[in-house]
Amino acid sequence: MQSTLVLIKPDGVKRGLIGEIVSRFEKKGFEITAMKMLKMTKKLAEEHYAEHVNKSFYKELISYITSGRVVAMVVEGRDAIGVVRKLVGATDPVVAAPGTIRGDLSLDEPANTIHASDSEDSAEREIRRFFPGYWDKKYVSPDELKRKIDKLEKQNSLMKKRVEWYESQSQQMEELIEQYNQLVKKEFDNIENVIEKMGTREVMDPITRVYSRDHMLNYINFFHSKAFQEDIQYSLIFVDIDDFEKATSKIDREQADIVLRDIGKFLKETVRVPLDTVSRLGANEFLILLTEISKKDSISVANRINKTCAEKKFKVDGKIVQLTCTVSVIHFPKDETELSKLLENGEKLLEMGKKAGKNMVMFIR
Ligand code: FUP
Repeated sequence: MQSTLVLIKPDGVKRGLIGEIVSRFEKKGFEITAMKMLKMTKKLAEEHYAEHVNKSFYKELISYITSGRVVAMVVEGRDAIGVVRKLVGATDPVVAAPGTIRGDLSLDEPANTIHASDSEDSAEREIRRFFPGYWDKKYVSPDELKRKIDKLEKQNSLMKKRVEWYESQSQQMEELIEQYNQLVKKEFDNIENVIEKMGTREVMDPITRVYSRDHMLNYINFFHSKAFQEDIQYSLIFVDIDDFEKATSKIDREQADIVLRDIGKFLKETVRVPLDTVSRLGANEFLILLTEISKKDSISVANRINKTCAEKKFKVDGKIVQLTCTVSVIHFPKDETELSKLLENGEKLLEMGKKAGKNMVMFIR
């Protein structure tokens, strides 16, 4: 089934041939599915005959086709485009075969009575031009339907390919995101490790494995206020290893570090961990906080540290290191009540002990 556009031109309308022409198509078996009468505007005429714009007869053609009313119709039936063209006959009525519309009913150009679309494309274009909306609403020929189905199938297979492509892309994306997440997680773990290590380093001295100087001073600061408010007595014990460099001159640096670690261990064993806190104050100097202790008892602890240190043999890789230490004791609140003074006096006593010959315990009598 096809549809084609037919125009009964101004001369056909004027000469009263509408019925004759419509009748010829109907007799042949075609159906007239749309029809209207109109006077073509110049614009419509120029659109319709655009292909002839440069022809010698163009001007005459436009003025003729706009000179009076035309009848536009859609003629529908089997092979309508080709068959209607045959019924219409050759363009020039002189040449048109007898029996054709032009052959029978006209003699001149451009007044050759009738127009009919000459191809599927022009039929669609011309029907759309004269009957806007008709094509989409009413007409879907089997050929057209087939073309539309083919087009849809092509679009469909194209879409399928696109969907497949997107799916493969999204799978790849998911894999990439997964890889990325793992990388981020690894990075986070690393950072956490680093933070953990930094934290440990801050709080603990890595060599001696006792508390670091910073941590100890913070802690004493906190503890001192508490002791002040709650009437708790405590002591600070400063321990300086005598001539550590000299004593460890026969072993290497790493071995000396092991000795320092053993000193830390020995100090922790000598006090009441976790009641008491041991820290490394400087290279060979340690500071111990003894909590809830009398001055007398803390002097005993200091003596024990001094004595045990001198007796103890620190062993590293089969070598024995013999050490002594100078120790000072300062008690809160018996010796001092101000924290800065406690620290200052503890250090001063230690200095005095070192100057007085080392390996001794210093305290305020
Ligand atoms: P057709 O498709 O048969 O209408 O013919 P064309 O599209 O070639 O021509 C369109 C109209 O232009 C014709 F109907 C009559 C007019 N014409 C002339 O006036 N002189 C010519 O030499 C050719 C066409």
